[in-house]
Amino acid sequence: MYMYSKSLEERCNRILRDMEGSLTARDRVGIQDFVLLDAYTSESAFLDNLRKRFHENLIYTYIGTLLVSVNPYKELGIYTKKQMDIYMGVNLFELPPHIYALADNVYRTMLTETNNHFILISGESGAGKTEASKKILQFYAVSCRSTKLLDNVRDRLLLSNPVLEAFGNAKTLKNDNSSRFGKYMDIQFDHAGGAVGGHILSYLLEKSRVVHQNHGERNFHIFYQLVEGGEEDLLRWLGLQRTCQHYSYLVQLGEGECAKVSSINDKSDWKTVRKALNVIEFSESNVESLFAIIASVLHLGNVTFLADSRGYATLNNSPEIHWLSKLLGIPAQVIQVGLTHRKIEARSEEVLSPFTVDHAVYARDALAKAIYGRTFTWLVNMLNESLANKDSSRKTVIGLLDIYGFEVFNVNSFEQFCINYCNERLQQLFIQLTLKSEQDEYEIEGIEWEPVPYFNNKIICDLVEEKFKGIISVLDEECLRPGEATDMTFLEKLEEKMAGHPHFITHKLANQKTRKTLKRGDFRLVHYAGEVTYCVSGFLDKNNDLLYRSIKEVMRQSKNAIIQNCFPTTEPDSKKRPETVATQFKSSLVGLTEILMSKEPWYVRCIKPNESKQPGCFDDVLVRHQVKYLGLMEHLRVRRAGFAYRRRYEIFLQRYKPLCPDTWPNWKGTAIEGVELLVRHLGYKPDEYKMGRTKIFIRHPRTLFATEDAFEVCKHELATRIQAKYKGY
Ligand code: AD9
Ligand code: MG
Repeated sequence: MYMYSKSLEERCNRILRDMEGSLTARDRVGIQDFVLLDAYTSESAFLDNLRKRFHENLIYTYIGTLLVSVNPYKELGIYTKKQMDIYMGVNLFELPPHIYALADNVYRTMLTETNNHFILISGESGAGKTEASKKILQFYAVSCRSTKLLDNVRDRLLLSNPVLEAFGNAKTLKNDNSSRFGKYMDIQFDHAGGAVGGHILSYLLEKSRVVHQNHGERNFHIFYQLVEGGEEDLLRWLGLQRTCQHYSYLVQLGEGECAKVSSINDKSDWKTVRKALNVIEFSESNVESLFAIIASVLHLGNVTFLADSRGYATLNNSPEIHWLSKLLGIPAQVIQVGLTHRKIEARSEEVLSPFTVDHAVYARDALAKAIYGRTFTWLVNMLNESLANKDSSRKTVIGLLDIYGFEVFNVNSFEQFCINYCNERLQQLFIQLTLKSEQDEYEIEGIEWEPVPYFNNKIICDLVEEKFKGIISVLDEECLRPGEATDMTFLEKLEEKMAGHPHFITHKLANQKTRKTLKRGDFRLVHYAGEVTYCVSGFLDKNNDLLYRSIKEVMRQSKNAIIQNCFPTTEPDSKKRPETVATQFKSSLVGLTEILMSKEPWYVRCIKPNESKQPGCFDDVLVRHQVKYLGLMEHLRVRRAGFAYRRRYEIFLQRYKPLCPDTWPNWKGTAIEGVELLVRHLGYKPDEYKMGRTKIFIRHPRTLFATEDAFEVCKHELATRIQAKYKGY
């Protein structure tokens, strides 16, 4: 335990030193907390401060307890063990801002208040969310109480990351290591602060990437890691060649031609993943089954079809079927039939209906996506088993939310629609928890307050998700009309229902000027973070995500243990339509919101300084745009005008009553009267605090810290007195 390990004197000296240095340093390095920015809180002043600090390699700045982080796109040497030690047990504002300071404060608050917390990390694609979440996890791994048993949990928590990233991250045009799934991870702590377990929830993996990548993008890292880094014996056993170019799912004609990425070392990443799987205690047979599946997907991608004389698909007698049969443990003949036919019911009889070539290609790709997607779910379940806390004693958690960031490409499809909707929801949560609830609370508590206006993106969330009316509902309705509905009828329905909505526009609905920027098959949403034009092509298909029953039956014959698990014989067959992808996603986000709302929030807002992933380059226009849509100015205004801390009278009094002779040891009056006496005794100035209906509001954190320090001294004195009294007994 390191709580309050730094002596009071040491801390005071440091603050004094900082204050002396700060006058000269201030011009150069800017202000470390925007709340303290003297100038009128203009966007320009905000930007100047951020830029100044960025060029001094100071990527972190606070707005009160919210941490703003600007991606440096270079190693800064600020994540060492020494840095971790410096930040342990120190109040947030005593040292320069750091992700460790935030992590440490969350941890200590959790321990003192014995409640659950979460850290919401947000920002657009490439802004640094995943890196931030890794730094936080690493900090806990080093700073928490350590025992042999706990170290084992710690290693598993840390190593779950490279495994999940290998299977769930990929190079996109925005980010070489882009998260293609959403991740929420609970780190569980025992009452003494040791990390005793973890649990991961994953959200909507972008499965379509398995079979198709846009120009300049890659498939999931694991494929390249295996092909580049896999041992000779392993590749031979899997029937793989050591050239990515050989696999059409990795290098599509004229498209994802970027197997090699300078920032990625697939070979060494492969070693890390292999090691991680060992530590997480995947059995050798599970590891074998897992790689057999990855190889199968590659083989499947190389299966091609020819049309017979009647135009039906036949297999272009490829060796791939042999390997698929071997690796999945399914007779070759069964695979062959499964890939070229489907079963249909005709007069209560099941008959085989042959596919056309296009149909067969479609079914093959659907199978590859299903295998990969289900294996990913299996992997998360296995990690959770390995991270599970076996001890049922009381624990508190810190949740880390790292989700795919807002993204806009030249062509945006269903995947971007889901990802951007998810970001829209998180922005809504942020607004509710900070801007809205903060201001509501002042009203409820009767604190005089000049409201700060802000843009509430609820209108966009509703546009997407509202029951019966939203885009997802319209999409689902169209998915219920197979054979009749198409992507274009979906668009027409949207045009009918959404006409006039300020955040929705299409070619038909647009004015003459805007119309030029839209194609007939597009719809445009004005998101909180900017306009995105979506191409409707593929929306119905991707939302349905159907897999033929007959191909599922083929997979059920597999001898591969993971496939058996992913395609269980008990799976309910699709007499009843399964929920669509968008609806499932929507429900999972509602669930996530509920989980988060039950915990205390902390925020890291990540900013991307430029589009070209360059160190030292601060693009004013780009950053200004993010500062705007992330709501940072509004947050600052609320913070500046408001109160950094608030405590219920009972809790405040209970903790600090030893500091005042009138309230110690027993206070007989009401809590509010006790607090009045207490703060007067402590010398709080009238403008530093306000008394609400049920809580005391304190303007600056330093006031609370001073009180906290006085409390520490008092505690120490009390302990000494008690010791002296009982000496000799
Ligand atoms: V996405 O929404 O998953 O596409 P993220 O997660 O926001 O995105 P990520 O954390 O992956 O972005 O950061 C992108 C890249 O920026 C990393 O691969 C690093 O090369 C770089 N980066 C980000 N943060 C830091 C940092 N604190 N220090 C150094 C960083 N480099
Ligand atoms: Mg990420």
